[in-house]
Amino acid sequence: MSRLIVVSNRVSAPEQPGAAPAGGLAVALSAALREYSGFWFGWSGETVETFTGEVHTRRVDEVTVVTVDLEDADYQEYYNGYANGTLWPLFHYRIDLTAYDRSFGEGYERVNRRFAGVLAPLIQPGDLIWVHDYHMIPLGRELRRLGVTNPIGFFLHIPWPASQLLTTLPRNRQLVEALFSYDLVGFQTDEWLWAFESYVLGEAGGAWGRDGRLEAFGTTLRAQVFPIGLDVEEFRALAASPVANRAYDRMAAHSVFRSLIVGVDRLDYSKGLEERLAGFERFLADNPELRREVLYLQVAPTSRGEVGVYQDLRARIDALCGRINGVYADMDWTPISHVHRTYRRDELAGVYRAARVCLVTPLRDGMNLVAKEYVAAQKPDDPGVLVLSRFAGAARQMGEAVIVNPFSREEISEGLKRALSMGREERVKRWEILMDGIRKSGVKAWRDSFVEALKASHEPRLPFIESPAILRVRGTLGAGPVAGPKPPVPSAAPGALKRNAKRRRPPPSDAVVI
Ligand code: GDG
Repeated sequence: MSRLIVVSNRVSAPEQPGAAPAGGLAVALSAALREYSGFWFGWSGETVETFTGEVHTRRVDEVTVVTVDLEDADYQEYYNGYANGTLWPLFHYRIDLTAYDRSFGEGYERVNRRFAGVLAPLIQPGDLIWVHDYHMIPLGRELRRLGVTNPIGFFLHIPWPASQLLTTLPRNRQLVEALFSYDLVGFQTDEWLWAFESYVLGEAGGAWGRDGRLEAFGTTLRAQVFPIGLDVEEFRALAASPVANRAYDRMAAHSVFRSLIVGVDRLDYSKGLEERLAGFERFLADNPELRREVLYLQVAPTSRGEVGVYQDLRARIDALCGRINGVYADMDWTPISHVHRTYRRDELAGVYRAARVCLVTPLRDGMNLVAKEYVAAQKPDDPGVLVLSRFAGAARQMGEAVIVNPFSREEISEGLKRALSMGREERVKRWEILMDGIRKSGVKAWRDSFVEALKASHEPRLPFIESPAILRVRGTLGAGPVAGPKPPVPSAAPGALKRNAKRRRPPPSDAVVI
């Protein structure tokens, strides 16, 4: 069997003691890798003063992970800069928050070149390479430049923006051209796939080629939809674990005679938290008789806490919760509890099970795994109701949820009321259909269908020409990623290692890794 090399910005095996919990991408990838030989490659989450290219290899939770440290400037320009200050807001339709600084783009290209330079010597003939997400778009092109001819696929976890938005990005054409170095490009939903096709055909002068391939920039690729899912049975087992039961009991005792409403989101503007709170406030205003019947728990762990927009968002959410509680709370009842800390995954599963309603109302979201986790955790004979934004990729598969427009506080309020008043029979009927759907499109189906499509879409490229750069590194690194001496220092200044102080990025208090 071919080895599978998974590449993503952050490499994280979930739930290491003391580590930050993994975001949706990391949880899904870890589940995917456990059954393949190969390794997971990416950034260590640490920075050093001077890039060395030294790889760290370890085995975590049955997965071999290979990481490399980045430089302080890389972290600012690539991670906080282009990836999270430019591409993330732009791809989530927030051009008002998009930073267009040129230096960020240069840092992004530099880091992708660095990743490629470290990864290329670790690749063996026959390996399949699967690159993930917006941090890594140019990586395929850089690997090709270094002579890698293996099948390389790319999966985008977030939305692909409409062409009108993408064209606001300087060098948008180069970004899309870079995707044409891959054999296969995957999206979460048909909506994001159509937006990509529309750019290629309308802006890049591309055309349809044979077998449904897209042709542009003198080459071809296959683009397809692969909706990400959960390991449903694993999550159901978590929801029945002793830790989950304790969390369930705590929440049940806390909300006795009341209905618990839950929201779980990384603290991010794409998740629509402010609009959701405004919708909840509207619900309280419109339904005085139901006020004391509900408790709303919002878990919103900090994410990218070093970025200014995220700090501002946190301050606004805190103020909004404080204001709503100030207006509506009584001496024995407070409508909203909001917490910025993270919980263990099994604790969360217990909280989901105790909640009568889950509010998942992003303004734009590639998929949204919380929606699926909530459904997976429910009791079959008395399930809760999912209220879901029509702008989450998950809504394309989860039509039995109560679908709302997250920009409308009236729709959130009405959706919440409808969910709270839904009888058991209808809840069970809707839940069974949702459950059937998430079982059929679980994480294994996602992984296997992508890997199969990658093998099928690979077209022979020029023979593997080992560039001098690769030969230089390979000479001391060996072919495999696992054992072997530490590699040399390809680009460091003499003596740099001695004073090459490491920093953990972001700090350990920061929460969900993405
Ligand atoms: C990206 C895309 C796409 C949250 N709080 C805690 C915690 N979480 C976990 C959830 C869930 C994950 O984080 C969030 O996943 P999402 O899918 O909702 O969102 P993103 O992090 O934005 O992920 C998204 C995903 O990639 C996968 O392709 O669905 O559209 O934006 O798993 O449970 N986990 C723990 N404690 C917390 O406090 N343990």
